[in-house]
Formats: sequence, C-alpha cells, structure tokens
Amino acid sequence: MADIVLVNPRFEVSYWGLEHALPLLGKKCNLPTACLPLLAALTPEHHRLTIVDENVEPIDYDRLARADIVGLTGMIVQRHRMREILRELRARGVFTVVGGPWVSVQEDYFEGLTDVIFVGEAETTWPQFLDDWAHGRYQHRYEQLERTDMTSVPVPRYDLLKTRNYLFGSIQFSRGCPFQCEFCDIIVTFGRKPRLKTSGQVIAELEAMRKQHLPMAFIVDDNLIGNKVAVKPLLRDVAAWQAAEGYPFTFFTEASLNLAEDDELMELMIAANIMVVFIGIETPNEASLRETKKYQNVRKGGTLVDRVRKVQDSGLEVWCGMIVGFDHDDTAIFTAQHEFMRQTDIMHAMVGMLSAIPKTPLHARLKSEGRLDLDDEQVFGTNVIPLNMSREELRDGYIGLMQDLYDTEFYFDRLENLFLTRRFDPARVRNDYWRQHPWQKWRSQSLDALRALGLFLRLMNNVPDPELRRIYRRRMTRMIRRRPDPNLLLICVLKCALHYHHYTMSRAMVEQRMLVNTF
Ligand code: B12
Ligand code: SF4
Repeated sequence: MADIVLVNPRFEVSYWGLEHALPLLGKKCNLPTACLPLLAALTPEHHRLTIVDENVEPIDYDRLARADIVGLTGMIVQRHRMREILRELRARGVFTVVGGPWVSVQEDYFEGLTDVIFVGEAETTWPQFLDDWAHGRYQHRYEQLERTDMTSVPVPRYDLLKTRNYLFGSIQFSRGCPFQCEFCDIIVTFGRKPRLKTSGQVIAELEAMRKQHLPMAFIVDDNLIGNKVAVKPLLRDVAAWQAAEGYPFTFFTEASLNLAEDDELMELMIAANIMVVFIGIETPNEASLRETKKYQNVRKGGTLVDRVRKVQDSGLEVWCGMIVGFDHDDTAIFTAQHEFMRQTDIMHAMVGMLSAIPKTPLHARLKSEGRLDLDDEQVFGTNVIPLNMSREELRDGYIGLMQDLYDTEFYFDRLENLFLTRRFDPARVRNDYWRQHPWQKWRSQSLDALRALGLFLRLMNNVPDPELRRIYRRRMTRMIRRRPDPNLLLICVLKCALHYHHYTMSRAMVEQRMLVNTF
C-alpha cells in the first residue's frame, strides 16, 4: 500500500482563472483540473490517495513529506510554480512524479528535480508505474504506446475533491480533434482521431458529479464536435437524461466553428442544456487563418461574423479565443479584432499573443527561421518574434486591445445588443420544459431571483470603484425593465462579476505594462 498525494499547483492570475470574480461568487477556483480525480480512479483501491489543489488550499509540505509518492500535474502557465514545489520536495527527499500537458511537450524541463515523468495520456502507464514501483523496478519515463480507449475510462473520484470551492465541475466526453492548426499541441498529444466515451459512462459521471452538488459543469473536451456523427447520439442521451431529471446541469464547452454548419448538432447541444460554447476563432484576418492552417474557419457558407451569429441565434452563447501576432498580422490587426467583437457581440474573448508550444509544427518552423525567443522568462509575454511588427508593437497593441475589449461601455453595449436588441434566448430548452412543470419553474425562478439579489449585494459591497458600481446598477435596471426574467437578471449580474474580473485584469496590465499569463 502506498500513500499517494496528487497536487495541482497554483495558477497565476489569468483571463480564465476568474480570480477577481471568484470572491464575489463565494468560490476559490474556476474548476477542478480533470486529471486528478481521474488518476485517483485509476489507482488500485489498496493505495491511499489524497488530492491537493493549491488553488483552494495551501500545500502542507510536512504532510507531503510523509507520502510515498507525490504526483504533480500542470500546464505551461504553472511550470514555474511546479519547479518551486519540486525543489521544496527534493530538499525533503520526497519521491515525485510529474505528468500533464507541460511535461508532455517539454520533457527535460524538470530534469534533476523529479524521479519519474509521464508523457501524454496515462490510463495504462499510471497503473503500470504503480505496479513497477511496488516491485522496486520503475522506469524514469513512461509514455503510452496506444492512445487511451475512452470507452474503458473509469468514473473520476469527484468525492475526493473539496467541491464547494469550485464554480464549475469538470467532465470529459471525448479527446482529440480532427483539425491541424499549426500552433496546437492538443493534436500532438491527443491525436487527430476523436475518441468518445459511451453514453452510459457519461451518465454515470453525471450521477457521480450530482452527488457533489456542482450544478454547472465544463465539458473539458478539446473539441466536443470533433466527430460530429458520433457525438450526436451521446448528446441525445444526455438530453434525455437531463429532461428526465429536471435539468440538474448547465454546461459550458469548447467546439470548432464548423458547428455553425450543422443545425441538428446545435439543437442537440441546446437540448443537452449546453449554454456556452467557447470557439477558437483566432483572427478575422483570413490570410492568418490560412497561414496557421485553421481552414475550418476560412470563409465557407458565410463570413466568420455570419457563422458566429448563426450559433448565437440558435441559443448558444459564444465565447472565443483570439490570437494576435501571426506572420500576416501587422498593427492593423488590433482594430480588426475590435471590429470583429463589435459585429458579433461576443462579450468574452480570450485574446493571446501567438505562442509556440514545444513539439508543435509552429515551434519547429519558427526555430528553423531563427524566430524563437528561447528564454524561459518571457518579458514580451510570448516566445514568438513577430514578422510584421516589432515585439514592442505587438505587446502594446495586445495590451491596448485587452483594455479596449473590457472597456465598461463597450462590454455592456455588446451585452445589450445580444440580449436586448437581438433577443438572445439562453434558456429555450428549459422554457419548453417549464411549460409542463410550472412548479419547477416557480422554484427555479425564485432561486435565480434570490441568487441574483445575493450577488448584486456582494457586487455593491465589494467593488471599490463607485463609478463602476453605478454603471452596473444602470445596466441591470435596463435589463430588468426590458426583459423582466429572473434567469436573465442572474445572467446580467454574473456578467457584471465577469466584467469586474476582465476589467481589473486589463487595467493591471496597462498600469504595470505587465503581461498576464500568455506564455
Ligand atoms: C479544459 C481546458 C481548460 C479549462 C480548465 C483548465 C483547468 N484548470 O483544468 C479552462 C478553460 C479553464 C482552461 C484554461 C486554460 N488553459 Co486549458 N485546456 C483545457 C483542455 C481543453 C482540456 C484539459 C483537460 O481537462 N483534459 C482532460 C484530462 C483528463 O487530461 P489531462 O489533463 O491531459 O490528463 C491526462 C494526462 O495528461 C495525464 N496526466 C495529467 N497530469 C498528470 C499527472 C500525473 C502525476 C500523471 C501520472 C499523469 C498526468 O493523465 C491524464 C489521463 O490520461 C486542454 C487541452 C488538452 N487536451 O490538454 C487545454 C490546455 C491544457 N490549456 C492550455 C492553456 C494554455 C490554458 C490557459 C493557460 C490559457 C490562457 N492563456 O489563459 C488557461 C489556464 C488558466 C486557468 N487558471 O485555468 C494548454 C496548455 C499547454 C501546455 N502544453 O501546457 C492546453 C493543452 C490547450 C492549448 N494547447 O492551448 N483550460
Ligand atoms: S481546432 Fe482547436 S483543438 Fe483542433 S487543432 Fe485547432 S486549435 Fe487544436
């Protein structure tokens, strides 16, 4: 029997981290990293397993020092913190292993600091390692030869998480994506053939997550619609389960823009109660889309703007990922990005500077062209040396764009265009359900109204800037007057909290000329 502790290191402040909004929402972290409860489920029962997420609780090094094995996960933005933790553990003589997205692409990064590394997926290598370890013959590097058969993945041990600290739960339906974007390491690590779980597995995971009282969940797939044909029956089954259970979950997910070409798929996503879809749009500059081989976004069946609006009109809110600094971008790109957000009314855009992740085709190309900054501390926020602008122009244009997108008036104008002018309806499926279940409707609406009120009071008590508070009140009043629906009111108050996060983050970037978590 081994005493095993799995650790998720602290994140720095980031767009996705929601650090400025979380205290308003009474939470400590956006969502639990999906790999740790999964690795726990893959661990034979005779071992003792503990999960420590530094984003919700401090690391107790004395406790870790007593463990037989400490496992660390982490992505690129956690790499410095991972090193600090590993140094601390090495000084105490702890046996450590490291896996996850960063070490999978930069295998030598923790050289001399850890005993074992895991490259890529670990559904077979993790149990194999535990067996090797028990027999005193473990290897220093494990890499799965075959990709994981997703139909054999067990239900994650959600019960080991301190779930009350998280805003969302995390659940995975599939892995892999069929596309070939030049900058993407997902397809390097997980492949281009999407692999899905069965409906039975997914529903068993939903049942398990429901016991942990997490009503909102992020479907953490690389691209939920990577295999459109295979995902449809799965969504149909999830939709049927949701309807039978009274819609216990609201989902957020990630998908590619070719979603807009499939009405049936959008309908099924809505029926499953997916409310938000994050789409990697990257850029309105078509030459840059071609450069980066993001052909699925290049004009077909309508412009980018038309396609985004089509997804929104179906009832799915679109959040997006955008990139500046492609070889075909010059300083005009910042205005073009602004204009794109205005035309689509997308409120939540995660903008980053093009970065080259090791093992990707982009990394190889830029290295051969001598355009990679190899320093681990990225003073310009990216390791890519741009072609058609200086590094300063890229950094300053990027910071300016962030500030611009989260300018209070521009942000709320997008909200009002979407919800008041275009009458965006995020609750179509529940409205249909409520017509047959009036008692549930009354209950849900009362709860939404109470939640909205509680959050509103927190905003008014905790946002220090009186001008910001005044704008929030004004915009909420307009919303109530024109669409007096408790669910929309709750969404509006949540949008204020999210605005507060993005606005605070972008202001900090401007003031300190500091780049938050792009590379
Ligand atoms: C869902 C997701 C998110 C979610 C949730 C993130 C979270 N906190 O968990 C959100 C949307 C919030 C997010 C945010 C970000 N993300 Co993200 N995200 C993903 C995505 C699509 C899926 C991750 C996931 O849950 N997978 C499911 C689990 C089960 O898979 P896994 O973690 O890989 O674990 C398996 C193996 O790696 C291994 N393993 C993992 N850890 C360990 C540890 C040990 C000890 C062992 C033995 C094995 C092992 O075993 C697991 C089972 O096979 C990945 C893409 C991908 N496929 O990796 C990107 C990805 C991880 N994200 C990435 C990035 C850059 C970010 C951001 C930094 C973006 C930004 N600039 O702000 C932010 C981080 C901010 C934050 N505070 O969270 C990059 C990381 C690049 C890298 N190679 O390090 C990825 C790879 C996508 C990409 N290329 O852009 N992300
Ligand atoms: S669509 Fe997304 S996941 Fe698929 S290859 Fe492109 S960036 Fe990667």
